[in-house]
Amino acid sequence: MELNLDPEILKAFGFSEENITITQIGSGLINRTYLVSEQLADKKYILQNINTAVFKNPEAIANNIKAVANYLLISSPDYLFIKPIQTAFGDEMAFIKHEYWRLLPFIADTVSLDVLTQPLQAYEAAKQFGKLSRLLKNFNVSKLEQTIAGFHSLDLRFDQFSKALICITPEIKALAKIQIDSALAHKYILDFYKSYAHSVDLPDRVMHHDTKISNVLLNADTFEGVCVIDLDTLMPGKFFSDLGDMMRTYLCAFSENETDLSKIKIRLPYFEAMIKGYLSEMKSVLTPTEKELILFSGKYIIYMQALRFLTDYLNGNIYYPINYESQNLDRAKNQFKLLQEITLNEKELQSIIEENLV
Ligand code: ADP
Ligand code: GN1
Ligand code: MG
Repeated sequence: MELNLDPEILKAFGFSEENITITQIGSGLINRTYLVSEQLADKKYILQNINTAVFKNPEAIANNIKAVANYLLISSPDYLFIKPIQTAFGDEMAFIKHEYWRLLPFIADTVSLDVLTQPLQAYEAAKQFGKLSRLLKNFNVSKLEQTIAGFHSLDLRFDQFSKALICITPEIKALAKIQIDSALAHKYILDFYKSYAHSVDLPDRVMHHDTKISNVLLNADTFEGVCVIDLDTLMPGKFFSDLGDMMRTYLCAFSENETDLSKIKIRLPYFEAMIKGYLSEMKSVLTPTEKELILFSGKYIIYMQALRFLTDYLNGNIYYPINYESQNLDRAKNQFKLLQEITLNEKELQSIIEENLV
């Protein structure tokens, strides 16, 4: 569907209204993304409205991306890193009527998938995220800001869940009883993490923090990895953020929105391909403790996502957009089922990891 945006936004990026068409694209839950096509020049761009309810300090995002882009330009000049195109005034973003906008180069002949249909795609996607981590292994992480405080802190997410529990009505409590019990029963994942949290062998790294499969572009014909996108949460973190979110979104043939839980199953060939792709870049970089925690990274992130969806449902759906009232509860059910599948297949998954670490 074609759209009209405020002409001031278009002017800020040097577009003339008559020559462009705008359509909304993407399945992301946070920002609004538009494809801008310039008919005369046959050029395309990605225009994004940054969600400032989620990202309270968009300047931090722009600063982080700029710092990493400058570093990669020197250290890995051939690497395709998507950084914003400056506005007509030389800024990283346009601030118009209290909203932040940024323009990105459109990467043609690529696809962004919501679920994977071939193990090769898992290999290529995981390799792309692993490559970003490897190229940034010597980057000074203290130069980057937290774009969302405590974003992947399981401690914070559990705390937010516990606070939501105190405020809910008995009706909501009854509706979410099974998932609330599940959230409490899995707290051992947080406790286990705490026993490692301060290990020097678990260093801060530059993490993408949102490696879900729609955030990597693959060649539309061959599925070869092209580049990673959605860099809003590129910031310091622990290694399991990226690998964990890959497990969350690559292993099952159905997305987090699937409500038929019998479909939520782990696909071992996809796991193997994902591990191979990631380790092809990161095997020589990971510390012994990180290697030990590879499978745990999946449990950590899937549990955290289940908590985040459940907490949002309990809070009245204030963070994740929904298409129907109980969608966040359904998403939490989906994620708890996925977590259960990881646990059920733990032995096979761990032996695949070990085979690929030698
Ligand atoms: P969100 O934060 O809403 O997930 P993304 O940055 O992931 O936003 O962008 C949403 C979608 O827009 C992507 O899944 C992809 O389909 C498309 N997209 C984003 N950036 C590009 C790009 N540089 N080139 C081509 N498509 C892109
Ligand atoms: C959000 O922006 P998007 O849709 O790629 C969320 C992630 C969640 C994901 C769940 C900033 O990602 O953390 O894992 O939804 N991003 C933010 O689908 O909260
Ligand atoms: Mg996205």
